[in-house]
Amino acid sequence: MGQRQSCFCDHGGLCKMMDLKTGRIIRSLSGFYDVALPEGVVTCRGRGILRKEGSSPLTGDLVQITEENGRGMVEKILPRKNRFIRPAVANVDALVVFAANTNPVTEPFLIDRVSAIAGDQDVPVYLCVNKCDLDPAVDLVRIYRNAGFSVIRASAETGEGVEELRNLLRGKFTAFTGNTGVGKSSMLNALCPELCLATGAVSEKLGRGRHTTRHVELYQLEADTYVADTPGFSSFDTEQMDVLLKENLQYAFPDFAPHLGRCRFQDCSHRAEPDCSVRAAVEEGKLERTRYESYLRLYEKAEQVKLYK
Ligand SMILES: Nc1nc2c(ncn2[C@@H]2O[C@H](COP(=O)(O)OP(=O)(O)OP(=O)(O)O)[C@@H](O)[C@H]2O)c(=O)[nH]1
Ligand SMILES: [Mg+2]
Ligand SMILES: [Zn+2]
Repeated sequence: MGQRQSCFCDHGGLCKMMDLKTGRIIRSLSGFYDVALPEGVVTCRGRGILRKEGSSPLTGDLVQITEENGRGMVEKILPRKNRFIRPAVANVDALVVFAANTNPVTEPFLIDRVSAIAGDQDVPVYLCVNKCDLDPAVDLVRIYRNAGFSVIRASAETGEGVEELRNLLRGKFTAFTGNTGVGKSSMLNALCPELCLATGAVSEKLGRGRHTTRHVELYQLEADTYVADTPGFSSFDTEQMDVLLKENLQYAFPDFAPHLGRCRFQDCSHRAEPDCSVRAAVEEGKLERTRYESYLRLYEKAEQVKLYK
């Protein structure tokens, strides 16, 4: 639906800005944005001004566009409720982090880093432990269930967990993320076989995926259910992720919450201070050690950023 707006330019009432349409970016590729409108999808370019304002359009963005001779232009990005650098998406209701314990092995640190970034923006995170037909990943499942995550044990190959995941996704806009080769696109194919998304074999020698998915794209599974497939992470990519402020980090780990506010020092960083209740919880087995170790690594990264500023 075109939205009539008053125009303050001097184009004599012919300004194309007067006919703005609002839609969502479902794909962004090489400077082109596919925007879904009620009447169909329009491929758009982005106005240079957007980049000058420091905000390139992202998949998931709600945008206002103008259209002329079938060619679209993104004029404005509407305010975002959240935004991620990796994966490059905006306005999600939740992230599904994919993990596996074989071919490739997912490092808990990757899960913790992505979920801390999401937690910092109050975006819920679900963990989908895939390839359970090859390895049941008992440690990953235990660690994250203990840490309070919703964990789905799944296999895109056998169909295990697919219906459970479908129920979790229903009515939301979710982005799949995780290391390359872990089975994000395969799971989308299992959820919706008509998609026929490309999937790639994991190198036997390196035990790594091959970056089969190269861009972020949003797919509609049901009337109100959208999922973004995104390119997987390699071990280097994590360096490009958002960095949290060290003061906020403790709150981005929801499993720390019952232990906060009880340390001897009010501004305890939970690293080496005496009488730290977070460290005590780790020693007593009430907090998963790998989660705490990830906190320490992220704290160190957060400190480095401060130094460069
Ligand atoms: N045995 C088994 N293999 C799987 C499963 N899920 C995916 N695979 C295989 O793992 C390989 C990688 O799967 P993809 O779906 O391409 O992985 P991806 O996470 O989308 O990878 P990127 O697009 O590179 O991020 C393919 O050969 C799939 O057939 C599973 O549950 N079990
Ligand atoms: Mg993929
Ligand atoms: Zn403490």
